[in-house]
Amino acid sequence: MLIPRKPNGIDRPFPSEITPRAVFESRRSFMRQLAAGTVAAGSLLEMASRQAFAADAPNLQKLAARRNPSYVVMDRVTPYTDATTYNNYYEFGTDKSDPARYASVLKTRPWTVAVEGEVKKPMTFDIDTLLKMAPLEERVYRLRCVEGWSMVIPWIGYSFSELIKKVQPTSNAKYVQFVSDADKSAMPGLSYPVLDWPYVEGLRIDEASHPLTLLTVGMYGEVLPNQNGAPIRVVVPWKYGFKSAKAIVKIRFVRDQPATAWNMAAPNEYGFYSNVNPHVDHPRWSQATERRIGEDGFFTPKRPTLMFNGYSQVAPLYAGMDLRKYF
Ligand SMILES: Nc1nc2c(c(=O)[nH]1)N[C@H]1C(S)=C(S)[C@@H](COP(=O)(O)O)O[C@H]1N2
Ligand SMILES: [Mo]
Repeated sequence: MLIPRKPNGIDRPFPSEITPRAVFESRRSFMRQLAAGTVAAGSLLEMASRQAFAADAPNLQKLAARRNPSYVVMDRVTPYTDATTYNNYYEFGTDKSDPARYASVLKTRPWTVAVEGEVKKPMTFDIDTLLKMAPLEERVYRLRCVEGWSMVIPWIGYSFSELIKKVQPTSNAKYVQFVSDADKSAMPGLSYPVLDWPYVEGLRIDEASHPLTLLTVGMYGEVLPNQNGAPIRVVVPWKYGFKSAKAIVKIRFVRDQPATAWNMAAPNEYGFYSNVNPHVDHPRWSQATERRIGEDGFFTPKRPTLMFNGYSQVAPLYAGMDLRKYF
């Protein structure tokens, strides 16, 4: 976001930096072929050079979820490798490839999420309780980063409103703040004052209550990879990606609009609302178009960015509001 591009203009990981999950998955069948003597010499060499990566590749727990067709966009799903190697997660570094490289050391068990503030039933939830609190749904959402790129990801979770029901907000609860983990022993990015740590984000209570707001525990049929916010994050698909905080440890229901990390870092660039809006440019770039990660070649035309990222059903939340002022 505030970080300049690499001097050579390349801000995507080089192919050699990518951990190939497909390779990991095909390893067993490869071994079988090897035993059967049906593997070509060339691929043997290639395989050897990838062994180091295979060791790092996660073997993630499968997560059963029923696809909810009301929340499935028709766009082509972003390849898993792109969604897990091109990430923003500044706790692990500012380079897009840093989270995939470093986030595996974060311990996601045991894990608790404390819910406090203006609620009748403050509670600390164990992550495994949260996984079972409501039926898990698969939802395919667009995610639009404020930097001008987007992905399409099959998330797994349930509406955040399910958690709201459990803790029963008081009438004073007007906003919700999400607090991400800040673990110095696992997160090298915390040593740099890019943001005020821990990473904090927030929503108005009616935004948090909207069924689209997803308490997210998985993607692509498995638990979340660490670089995508394991073990639990929110996904708010009509807002720029930075509103969707990763690795949440605390949720506060509050009276006043809470502090949010990017707004504190650059208030003129990142507003509290941060709804995806092609008509309101970032001070340093246009928001009218986006490139879809995984589809972008040098000559691929950019896609038009849609109002509310295409989620027009949230428009009534902002009736009568000047979205230039409340950007
Ligand atoms: N804790 C935390 N959450 C975060 C971020 C971060 O740096 N730290 N980056 C945000 C940004 S800018 C984006 S675009 C999305 C990226 O989510 P993804 O890596 O799963 O695609 O995560 C958001 N959540
Ligand atoms: Mo982002």
